[in-house]
Amino acid sequence: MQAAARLCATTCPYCGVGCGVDAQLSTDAQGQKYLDGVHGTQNHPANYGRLCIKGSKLPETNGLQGRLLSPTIYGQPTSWQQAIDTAAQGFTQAIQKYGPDSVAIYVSGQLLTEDYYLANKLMKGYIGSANIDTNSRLCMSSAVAGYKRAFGADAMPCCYDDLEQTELLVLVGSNAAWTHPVLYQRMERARAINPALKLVVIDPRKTATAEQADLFLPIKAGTDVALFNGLLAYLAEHQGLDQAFIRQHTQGFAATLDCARDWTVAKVAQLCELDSRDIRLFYRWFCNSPSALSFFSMGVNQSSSGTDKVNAIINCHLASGKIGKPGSGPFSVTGQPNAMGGREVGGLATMLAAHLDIQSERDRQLLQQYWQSPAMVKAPGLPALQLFSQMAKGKIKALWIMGTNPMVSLPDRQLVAQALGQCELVVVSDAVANNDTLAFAHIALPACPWSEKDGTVTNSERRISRQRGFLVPAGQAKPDWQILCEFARAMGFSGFDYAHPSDIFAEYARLTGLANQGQRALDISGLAGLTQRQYEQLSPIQWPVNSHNPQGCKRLFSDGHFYTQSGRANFVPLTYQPPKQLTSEAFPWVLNSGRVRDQWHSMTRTGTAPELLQHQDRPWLAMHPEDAAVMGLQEGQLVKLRSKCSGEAQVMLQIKLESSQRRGELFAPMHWNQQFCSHGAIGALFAAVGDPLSFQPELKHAAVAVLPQHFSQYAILLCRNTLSAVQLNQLSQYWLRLPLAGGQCYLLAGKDRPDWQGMLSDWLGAEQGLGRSGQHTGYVALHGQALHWAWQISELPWPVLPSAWLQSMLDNDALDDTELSAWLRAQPPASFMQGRQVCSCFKVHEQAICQAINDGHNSVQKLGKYLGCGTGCGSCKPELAKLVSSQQPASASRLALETQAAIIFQEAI
Ligand SMILES: Nc1nc2c(c(=O)[nH]1)N[C@H]1C(S)=C(S)[C@@H](COP(=O)(O)OP(=O)(O)OC[C@H]3O[C@@H](n4cnc5c(=O)[nH]c(N)nc54)[C@H](O)[C@@H]3O)O[C@H]1N2
Ligand SMILES: Nc1nc2c(c(=O)[nH]1)N[C@H]1C(S)=C(S)[C@@H](COP(=O)(O)OP(=O)(O)OC[C@H]3O[C@@H](n4cnc5c(=O)[nH]c(N)nc54)[C@H](O)[C@@H]3O)O[C@H]1N2
Ligand code: SF4
Ligand SMILES: [Mo]
Repeated sequence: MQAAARLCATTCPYCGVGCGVDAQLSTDAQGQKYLDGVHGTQNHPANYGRLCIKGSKLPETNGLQGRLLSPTIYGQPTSWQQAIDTAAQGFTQAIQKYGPDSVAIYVSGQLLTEDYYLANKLMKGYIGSANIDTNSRLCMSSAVAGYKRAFGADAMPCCYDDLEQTELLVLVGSNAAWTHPVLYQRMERARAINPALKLVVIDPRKTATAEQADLFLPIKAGTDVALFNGLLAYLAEHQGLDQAFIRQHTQGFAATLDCARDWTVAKVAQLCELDSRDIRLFYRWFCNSPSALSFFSMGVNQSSSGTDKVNAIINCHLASGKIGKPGSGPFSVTGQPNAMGGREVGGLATMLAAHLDIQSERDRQLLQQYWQSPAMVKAPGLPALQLFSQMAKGKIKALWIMGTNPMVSLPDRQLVAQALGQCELVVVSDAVANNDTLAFAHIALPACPWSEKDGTVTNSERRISRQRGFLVPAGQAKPDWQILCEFARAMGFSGFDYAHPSDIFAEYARLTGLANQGQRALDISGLAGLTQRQYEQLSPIQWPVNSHNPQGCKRLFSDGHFYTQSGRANFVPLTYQPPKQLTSEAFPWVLNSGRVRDQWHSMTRTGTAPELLQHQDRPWLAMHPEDAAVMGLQEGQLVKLRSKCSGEAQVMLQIKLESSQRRGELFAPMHWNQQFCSHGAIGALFAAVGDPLSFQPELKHAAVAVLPQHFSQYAILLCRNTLSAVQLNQLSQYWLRLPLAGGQCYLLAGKDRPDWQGMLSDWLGAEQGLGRSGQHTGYVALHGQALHWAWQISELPWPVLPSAWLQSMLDNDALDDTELSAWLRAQPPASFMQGRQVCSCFKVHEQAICQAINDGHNSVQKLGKYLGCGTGCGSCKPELAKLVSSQQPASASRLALETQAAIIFQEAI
């Protein structure tokens, strides 16, 4: 019997929107609490009750499946004491022999502020090295560097309310409809309320976000600095400058305008490969609009000129005085749930906690005194790319990776593998038992995920919220802050005796007010005196929180005061620089990369929920249809990708024809990796080059070669067991895993016909089976009348598979002849041929939507009323609009492919 549900208010562990989540708990028959459901917290100012699909599927991804439940040394379970002592000994020995800079910690914007603060305290104040960097280097470091250069502080001026208060929303390098869905829905509502609000989207791809724009600028990848330099020149020539603001609150304007003046609309159009009329319209809107908000993300930051792109945007806001006012400002939206918190506590190798300056002796002394610490850093440490390249050279002897999966997320996967492979001690603390990085761990430490730990996170608008644990730690897992304290104590350090995360928070909050008479933007000293009980009950609040702003502060710079020495904001003169990974004859294609709607990073969480694979079930390479025609490539065909740095590593992806791509530019999702696909990890193609100021890698612009790949056989294998990578590599030369509830589906490709039947029978057993041979060879092994495993082979790449069909084959324990012969004939029953699932909330498929449109439900609203689609989290609304607006639905290509596949299957019978 289930006990009555209980609620716990916490924060979503995914993106930087920072939505409040009410976790609904129940108790099972064994008395164990579990997460039964989630709702958006009604009064949380980040989401007012809304959640996107990733948030609303949190119960499906929160199980024990795949969890790391015990510490291990060389893969063998061991005690915490043994694991911590061994790790601490390894670090201590390396430091004694080679000095403090021979060890490093690589952390994550997915840690809580308290964890993050302690990792920094340990490294920078006790070990005495600044070799601690974070995956936020790959994400936010250009925004940090740009803000510091312009404002003298890493201070994001805007707030979410600005989305409703602006007249012009400019989305630069952001696919918010998929990546910050709750904010995007808020933008959509703001547009509905205020039809005068204009939405401009600047992106090389016509994304789901761009579909809805009033103006879409399909910019040539990497050229944003030129576009914004052009805007500055236009503002100067069209009375768009706020002279009073420039005079009173800024410096460096004349030199900056000199650098930008040459950028006429014609010159911008030529370099950015945009239509002059579109550019002029954008400039005119920005110039004439009383307010403007530039909402930017990875298309800006992940560039070898990322910091310049950020400052090019900021320059225009300063010049027009569109900053520090409602509805105006350069709004860097953060990716990870606590990217902002990490920036506050000094997560990067180039900064100190609480916005103290690592380059300032006074600040270093201040911090050392505060910490009473033995060994304060003297200089910045190695940023992520340099850290791993030094490691590959044998310079880093011991490394601790916490809450990130660098084998998947860093560029130059080969270099990362080499670095980890030869580092003498690799410690990884993670919530899961297997990922591409854990494969290199000598010591693995089980960390509690979001539902089992307590602390705070800061979202994109500087809002600090509590993340509240509601389940007891599974197995032997511990929260990261506790693991850090135990490790520090084992290294012999005092100063790590905290009883509760609220103690850590109080120490950090006090530090932000230390010797801070308004010189540092980050000041939450107003929260330093919270009791544990008040901390438990802390309501979401935006920093600064101090005596001037006891209730927090929505918007920064309203008084025109900045954090530079002079108190004035800096204009930064900018010269356009081309990307560093340039195309050549050998590598003629630009490869862009990013996110899909329903997956999160390396898929350790979202990849376990079959429901989240329904929207996009496999990795792909998006290519313009005309480019594909020139190459003779078809939809679904496998191609191999190479780049200058990829070496022997091979990436293979299926072609996806997308007219939303620019000619010559490709796009691939960043998510897939060795846990899901033999050749899906695209990090192998990106070189470890980055921005000279922020050191952020250029993850949106690789130069690659595309080579068609032919296999003689393509198989689909459905089974209850999970096969090991060794088995899969024996079976095939390419494999892809599609997780299902209670089983797996594998897509396999091979060149010479291996004895699949024999190998599978050996591994999986086959007491009883049905076979079929011919052009479509197939086999089903049964346990009673239930499917044990089954496969089918064809000479064509796999079609889009209706996962409901695959799932029903696994779920049905009394398969009848019709169902078995459908599998053997490789012909999904018509009832399953519904096209792709577009709306994940209400499980509405493409076919039903197209049918409804034909029947007259020809608007997103009407479709919502009729089918429910789009009325949940709303993330699919851009796709619904696209289906409505195209007579011949644009994504019908995939639908057509499915139908076509069915015809091919039928013909083969
Ligand atoms: N579903 C989902 N949501 C997520 C995440 C996730 O993994 N999955 N991760 C979170 C994290 S950590 C982050 S950082 C955010 C990222 O959020 P976004 O930045 O919105 O996502 P991306 O897909 O990485 O890239 C955004 C866009 O930049 C464009 N772009 C590429 N090059 C250029 C260029 O030169 N100029 C311009 N103007 N645009 C360019 C790409 O085409 C892409 O559409 O998402 C967060 N939200
Ligand atoms: N090609 C390409 N590469 C990219 C990007 C891109 O756009 N293109 N984007 C970059 C960006 S913006 C980002 S943010 C990175 C993200 O890349 P990563 O941070 O490397 O990816 P995740 O899959 O989020 O890894 C988080 C790990 O932490 C574990 N974990 C979860 N919760 C906890 C916890 O509470 N404690 C601990 N100790 N572990 C936990 C998860 O199981 C997982 O293994 O990828 C970057 N890489
Ligand atoms: S937008 Fe979605 S992923 Fe981001 S915090 Fe909200 S619910 Fe979580
Ligand atoms: Mo990110």
